[in-house]
Amino acid sequence: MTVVLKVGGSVLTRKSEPETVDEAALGTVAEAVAGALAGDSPAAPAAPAVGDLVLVHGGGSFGHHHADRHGVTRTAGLHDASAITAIHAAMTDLNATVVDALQGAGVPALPVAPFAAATRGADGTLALATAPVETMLEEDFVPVLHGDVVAHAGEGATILSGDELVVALARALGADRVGLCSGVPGVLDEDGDVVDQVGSFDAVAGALGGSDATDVTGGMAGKVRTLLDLEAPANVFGLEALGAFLAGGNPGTSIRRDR
Ligand code: IP8
Repeated sequence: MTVVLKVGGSVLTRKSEPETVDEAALGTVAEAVAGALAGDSPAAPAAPAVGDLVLVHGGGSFGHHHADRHGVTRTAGLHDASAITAIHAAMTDLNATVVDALQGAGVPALPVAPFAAATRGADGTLALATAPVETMLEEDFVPVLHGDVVAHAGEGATILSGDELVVALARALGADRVGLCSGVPGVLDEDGDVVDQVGSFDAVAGALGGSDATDVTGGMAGKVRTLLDLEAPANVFGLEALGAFLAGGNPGTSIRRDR
């Protein structure tokens, strides 16, 4: 059972305060992951334990703060080496804090910096070298990747979102399950209620703003579109449901293309 789990930056950091970790939330994540790896899953005791687990985290008030300041997005790049380094350094700082908390809870977490493992072509296509992650998994480690900057043909460097990494990893590793732990409890309908299942984009287009084709801001519409294209079933849920997801449950919104 291979699980790719992203924990959003809005969960791990206080978005309004630059470079501030939400220690309580990080502690909750670390305990949930440690409990799942130890087979301690009260929420769904009959579910299969997590086997191989790959974690990805977003930028929150670390990466996005710097990215905004330098005007760089996933498509509009920059050539300023010191600015690129500053964005990357903010993300590796957050990653070190996340890895430290996980290790403190007993999780064999290892940092993986995508900047040195990824590249984006002129057409925006991402190439990610996953051999280090695969070897870490074979050695029973938990690789922890993060949103980052990426060298981009014709653009200098652009932002690499954690969502893109989740998709690349899920495909390369043939993941069995994908989880997005976000700041909201799932995909919300027009009334603000969680939608249990999404099998096509059209079913939720109204609530998500329909024709949101490019979604450079990384909103829910883009996440749903991307997750629908995956072979693996995915769930979008809030922090309160992380333990249930890791225990094999389907909290929040289950996303899988109708077939
Ligand atoms: O929060 C963004 O990752 P995301 C990473 O997953 C940076 O979109 C550097 C802003």
